[in-house]
Order: sequence, then C-alpha cells, then structure tokens
Amino acid sequence: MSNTEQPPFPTQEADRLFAREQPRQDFRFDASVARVFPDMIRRSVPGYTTIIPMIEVITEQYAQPGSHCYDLGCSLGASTLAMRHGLPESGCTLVGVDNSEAMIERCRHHIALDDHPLPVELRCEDILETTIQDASVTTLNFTLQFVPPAQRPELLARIAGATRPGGVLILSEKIRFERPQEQEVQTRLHHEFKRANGYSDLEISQKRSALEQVLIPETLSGHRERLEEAGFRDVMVWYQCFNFVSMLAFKPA
Ligand code: GEK
Repeated sequence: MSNTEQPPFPTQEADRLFAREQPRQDFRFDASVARVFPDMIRRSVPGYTTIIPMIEVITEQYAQPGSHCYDLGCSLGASTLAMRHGLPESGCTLVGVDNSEAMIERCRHHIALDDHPLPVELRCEDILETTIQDASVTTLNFTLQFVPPAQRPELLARIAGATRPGGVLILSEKIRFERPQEQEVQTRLHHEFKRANGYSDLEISQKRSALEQVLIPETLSGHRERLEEAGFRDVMVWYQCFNFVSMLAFKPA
C-alpha cells in the first residue's frame, strides 16, 4: 500500500469560501471550489483521510484482470489515485468521471504528477450518461448524494448491470437518521468536527444553507434497499464516522 494517512495533495489552499457573510446561493463545483477542494473536503468530511487509502486496499482485493474500474465524481482525483495504486500495472483500465470542468482540469494535473504508470482516462461527463461496462470496482465516493434522488435508482441499476460477478461498488455518503434524536446528535458532532477544524459558525451555517437543495442525504436502510433493488447483494458498512458512511455492495457471483 502507498503512503496512507497523508492528505493526497501536499500543497493546499485554505478554504475561506464561506468566511464572509454573503447572499445564499446553491453550492456549485466551480473553479473557486476546485481551488480549495482538498482543504475543504478534509476539514468537512469526517473520515475522508481514512477512506481514501482504504479505497486502495479495497480496489486491490476486488479488481479483476482485464476489467474496467471507475471513479464516478472523481473531483481532483484523490479516490482515482487510490484506485490506481491498488490496481495491477497492466490488465485493467481506470476511468475517472466528473462533470465539473474546473475539477477535471486540476485532476489531470494531479494524475500527471503521480508516478504510477497505469494510464487514467478522464472524462468530463455526467455520470448519469457516461458509458460503464465490464466493471469490477466502481467508486462513488461522496458523489451519489449530489445526484437528484429520482435518478439514483437508474444509475445504480446501470452500474450493477455493468459489473462482473464478484465485482464491488464502493459507496460513500453523508446519511440522515430515522430517529430524530440520533439525527440531532450526529449532526451536532459533525458540526463540532468542523469547528475543531477551524470553521466558524458563520462558515458552517452558510455552507449548510448552500448545500440544502444540492446534497440530499438518505438513510442507511434506504441505501441498502435501493442497492439490492439495483442488483447488488451483501451490502455492508465498512466505515462510519458520525453521519458519514462508506459501504460495499457486491455483484453476486
Ligand atoms: C474524492 N470522489 O475526492 N456527474 C458527474 N460528476 C458529478 C455529478 C454528476 N451528475 N454530480 C456531482 N459530481 C471525490 C470527492 S465530491 C464530494 C467527490 C464532495 C461531482 C462534482 O463535480 C464533485 O467533483 C464530486 O461529484 C463530488 O474522493 O464534494 O462532498
């Protein structure tokens, strides 16, 4: 396994995007977000810096010779690079997809700086439209939550249909809880995590409001049910920190 607990990109511009009071606008993955993204996601998503190196471990276990591996919603390529380092040097292809041009442009640069020889195909495309075929490992690392809920079943069914028997989907998501008390506790702990990482109350509340219509979390049981309807089996949570989880869903052999 490569260098594990380090943030994937060493030089990081600090995220101050919501530090000043501003009119409410829906969150977008534009150039200003792409510029600060490594710092933003590390300070906002509990467990992100653990999940990334584990994607390498999981990829190494489940990649099948001659298959395609996909990172859907690859942003700057942290999860893509983890997959790349988990793949054998030949015999698999790796595809990263993101519909933000600003992300893909920077991702291309990060991939070029990485010393692994396996080529990576980057597509600036909507994951709802991108071609997926003969897959063994597919990663949706905090991406499905940004897809409109009505379109999620079809996307998951398409991934399941394109996955080889024994292949896996790595699905990481912010979740919500059925019990109001648990929802309250886990949300508060998440906000405390952000505060501990230097975000002010103003930054936390402006970001939350910008994400309200854009990031739609679902319950764990909702995810399980839909993954099974899509054709996956043995859905399991392999990581959870507060209201952030990562699951594995297998295509039956
Ligand atoms: C990481 N996986 O660092 N089609 C293509 N891309 C999309 C779509 C879509 N329909 N919707 C959203 N995205 C990464 C982190 S970030 C998670 C993923 C976060 C893209 C969007 O442009 C963004 O780059 C990414 O999904 C989500 O491990 O910001 O919390």
